[in-house]
Amino acid sequence: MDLSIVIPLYNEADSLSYLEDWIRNVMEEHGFTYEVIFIDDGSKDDSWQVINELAEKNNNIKAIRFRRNYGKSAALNKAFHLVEGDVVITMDADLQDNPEEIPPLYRMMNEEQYDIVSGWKRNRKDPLSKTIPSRFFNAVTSMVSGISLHDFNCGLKTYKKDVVKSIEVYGEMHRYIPVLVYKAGFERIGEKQVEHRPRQYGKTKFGLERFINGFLDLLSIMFVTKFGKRPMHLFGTLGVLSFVIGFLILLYLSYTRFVYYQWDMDDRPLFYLGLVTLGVGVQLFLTGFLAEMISLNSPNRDQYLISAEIGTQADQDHPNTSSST
Ligand SMILES: Nc1nc2c(ncn2[C@@H]2O[C@H](COP(=O)(O)OP(=O)(O)O)[C@@H](O)[C@H]2O)c(=O)[nH]1
Ligand SMILES: [Mg+2]
Repeated sequence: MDLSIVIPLYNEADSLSYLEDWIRNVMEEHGFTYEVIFIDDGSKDDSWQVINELAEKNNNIKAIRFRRNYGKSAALNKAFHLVEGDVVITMDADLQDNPEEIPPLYRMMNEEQYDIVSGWKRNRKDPLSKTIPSRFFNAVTSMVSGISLHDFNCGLKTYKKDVVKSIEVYGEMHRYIPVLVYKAGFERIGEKQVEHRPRQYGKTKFGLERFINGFLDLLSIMFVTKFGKRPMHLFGTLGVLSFVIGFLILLYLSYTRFVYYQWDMDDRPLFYLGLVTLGVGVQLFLTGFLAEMISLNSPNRDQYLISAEIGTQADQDHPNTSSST
């Protein structure tokens, strides 16, 4: 199968049939074999009925309905487990992404061997209340992650199948998928300017609250990908550093106190600093131990992404995945 088109949605009943019609026309015109996977995230409107009607007429459609709303990341994650197409495209359901972009993105993926091509809504058709925070968000993400993309959060993205099968998206992490992908070891990341259209029906679901959670998720990603398998390296280093500083301060104070009788406890603020850094040092060290024990028992401990194998069971099961990738 050439293409899996993944469409996460929440309350988009009015847009769906128009969107499906448009996608089907583009697919037929270019002769792609494809599937469309709708993930209805507990919509409260008629979205699920509409999807049912569409699926009756087009058997390239697959769909999942969550019992309640779990968020866009959960929806994408579920869909990524299901996809069968060689190239996976995600797009928004609200008609802000243009299905005509799919064939050129597909071509770009294949010709230039990208792991992921991310859309860039250069000329964004949204109110200033969205575009200004978004600029800030992109600048920070780019700085923290070291990946130079203009638009991390564009719904329209294209992936190799391997790539989506290698990542777990949760929380509000859909904004950082390029970061997750990069940290998983897929480094061919491309960007393509795409058309962005004004929202016609329904209203936006992304406000400030989800935005703040999003920033916390960026910190988690940076921490987990770097130290998730070896937390002691972070906590232990900081803890020892803090402990040693505190210890030296107190040593110095004890020396001046007991050898020269220079001061009273009360008028040396440094004394308190020494106590605090010593205490914090011990705490950090203990946190490191706890984290290490948790990570030891975690099922992910031995999970390493493998891009090729020779002479193993997996190699014999799928001989053609082993050599080239
Ligand atoms: N699965 C799922 N999709 C969502 C959720 N919130 C928004 N979406 C979908 O994500 C896409 C982009 O959302 P939208 O509200 O248009 O965000 P905006 O374009 O940044 O204003 C649309 O297809 C929405 O239906 C959610 O909680 N779960
Ligand atoms: Mg939108």
